This record gives sequence, structure tokens and C-alpha cells, in this order.
Amino acid sequence: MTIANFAIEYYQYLKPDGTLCQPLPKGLDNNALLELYRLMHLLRMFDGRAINLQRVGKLGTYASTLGQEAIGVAMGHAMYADDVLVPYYRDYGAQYQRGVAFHKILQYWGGDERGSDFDNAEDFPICVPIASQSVIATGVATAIKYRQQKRAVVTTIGEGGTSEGDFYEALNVAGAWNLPVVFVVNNNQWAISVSREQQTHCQTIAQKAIAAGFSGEQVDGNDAIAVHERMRLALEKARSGGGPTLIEAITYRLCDHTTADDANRYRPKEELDMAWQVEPLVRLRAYLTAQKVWDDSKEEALLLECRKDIDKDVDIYLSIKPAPVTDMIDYMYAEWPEALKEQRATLLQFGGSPHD
Ligand SMILES: Cc1ncc(C[n+]2csc(CCOP(=O)(O)OP(=O)(O)O)c2C)c(N)n1
Repeated sequence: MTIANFAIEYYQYLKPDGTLCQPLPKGLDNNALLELYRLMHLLRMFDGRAINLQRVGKLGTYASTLGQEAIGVAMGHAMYADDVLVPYYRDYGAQYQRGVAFHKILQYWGGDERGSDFDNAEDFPICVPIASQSVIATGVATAIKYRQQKRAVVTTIGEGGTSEGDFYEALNVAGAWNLPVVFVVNNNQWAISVSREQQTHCQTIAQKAIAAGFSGEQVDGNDAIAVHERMRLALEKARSGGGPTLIEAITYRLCDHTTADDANRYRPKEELDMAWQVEPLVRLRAYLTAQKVWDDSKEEALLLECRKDIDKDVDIYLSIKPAPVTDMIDYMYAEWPEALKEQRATLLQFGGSPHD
């Protein structure tokens, strides 16, 4: 006797060849798609520059977002200004649209915590302890619900992170309390060197939501249109009291895990070559070109404009004076314990500058 049935839907609008497999969702006209395309290019170029800066010793370890541009960009575009983003470390596309300048992101990866002190006061900083952001997001969503506000929380994670206890706990409380939160899983097929197949025997990551009592779905994460539309609906549902949603965005990490990784040591070349065939920018360009709203000269002008924007941010980043070395001690206690006093004196002795 079957007492319950569950299904996981998969959504796609734009096929890898740039043709539509269903009509465009309303609200996404060519102008909106041109903007998504611009943002994806800007992000990809920023990403390349960040890696170059790391390679010449001007940035610390950096987590690239190459291949995942459609997710962050479409997600950020679909959010309202007063929603809250609780991001993981490949969400620059969304962060940028929400007021986090690229130079702030560089400052963060440059090891300067002031990079997390950005203009959007309600969004959270990049989260590296895997899955801790999921529980933080449910805390924020609880506050929003308690205050009876019509706002949604978006939190992101990789597919590997969904194996963490924190993730399951967050899903459970989100379901039990019907919280206004959207969990977006960037399923990029690899968690450093652990493949999706090794990670879990779950057929989909989306079905993890079912166990927590709410809906989960898969979306083509390289299709900016599909991500945008599914996010729009999930956000609307969250804001209007409909509770949480899990969106598993299927994509591929075209880059190394971070600049401290060499994916060639574990990732099959054929797999990478195949993933490049379905990446997010090419298909949107093909679509826009077929619509006759895009061509080579527009592409050239866009790349030039992106380069100018990013140059400005890189210049700002490179001109930032390091924080006083004593900052790492100065704000920990009202009165320093003896040991810290000594350490502070040693820092100053070896050339550190004091705060103020
Ligand atoms: C709690 C915790 N455990 C381990 C790590 C080390 N770590 C950093 S990234 C990562 C893999 C994450 O993979 P996934 O969640 O699939 O996201 P992706 O990086 O592929 O986008 C691990 C294990 C960490 N940062 N935090």
C-alpha cells in the first residue's frame, strides 16, 4: 500500500542551443534578458581578473564562480531590495546587484575583513563554514515572520554542503515553522574533489526538502530564464506566507574549487569539455542574437564597458591601505589580558601600525 507519493519537477526554458523549449515567462522581456546577459559578462570578467590578481600575489585564495553565473545573476535580479541574502562564497552575481561593490569582494578575499562591511546593511557576508549559513537564514526568516513582514530570505549552498547536519536542521525548522526562506543549491557536481555521485545516494538534492515537508525542485542552473522564473515564484510564495522552497540549480563548476586547487588532478577532461557545451552565457547570446537584439559590435562594446568598470574596482582595491595590524586585538576585550598586551607590543615592535 502506497501512503505517499512525491515528485520532483525539472524546469528549463532555454536550451543549450539558445532556443526556447517553452514560451518566455511573463515579465522577462528582451530588455530584462539583455540586462541578465550584461551582468553575466561583467561577473565572468570580474572573476577572471580576481584570479589574475591572486596569481600575481595581490589577492588571497579566491573562489571562482565560472560556470555558475546564471544562478547568482538571475537570483539577485529576482530578489526585492528588502529581501535578505545569506550567501555562500560563489554568489557575487547576486551580491553585486544588491549593493556589494566588486572592490569589496576583492577586499574580502584579500584577507581584509572590512570587505564584509558593505552598503547593504541587512544582507549577510560571504559564509565559508559550510552550511552554517543555512541555519542563520532560518533565524533571519524567523525574525521576519515574527515581525509579520512581507520579505523573503534567500540562502545558497553547494550540493556537497547539503550533506551537513546544519543543512538538514535548517530545512526541518523552515518546514516546521513555515518560514519565508528559499534554499538555493548550486549543484556544480563537485565538492572540491568529491563528485556528486560519491557525495550522496539521493537521486536529487531537491528531494531533501520533501523530508522537511515542503517542495523541492530542480532547475537548469545554466538557464538564466529558468532560474529567474523559479526564483520569482519561490520568493513570491515566501513573502505571501506560503513557506519555504528548495531550488536545486543544476550547473557545473568550470573552474578549480578555489585558486588553491587543481581540478585537473581529479576531474575528467571529457566531463569538463561537455560542460563547456552547455554553459550559461553562450545560450543566452544565441537567443538574443536570434531575436536580433544582439550582434558582434554590441558584444565588443559590452566587453569594453565591463573592462572599464572592473578596472575602476581593481584600482580602488589596490589603493586600500591595510588595516592597522593591532585591529586583530583591539576590539576583542574592553581591557586586554596581559598576554594580549604583550602580543600587541610585539606586533608594534615588528613594524605593525597601531589603530589610530
Ligand atoms: C564546515 C566546513 N567543513 C569543511 C569546509 C571545507 N570546505 C570548503 S569548500 C568545501 C566543499 C564544498 O562543496 P560544495 O558544498 O559542493 O560547494 P562548491 O564549493 O562546490 O560550490 C569544503 C569541504 C568548510 N569550509 N566548512
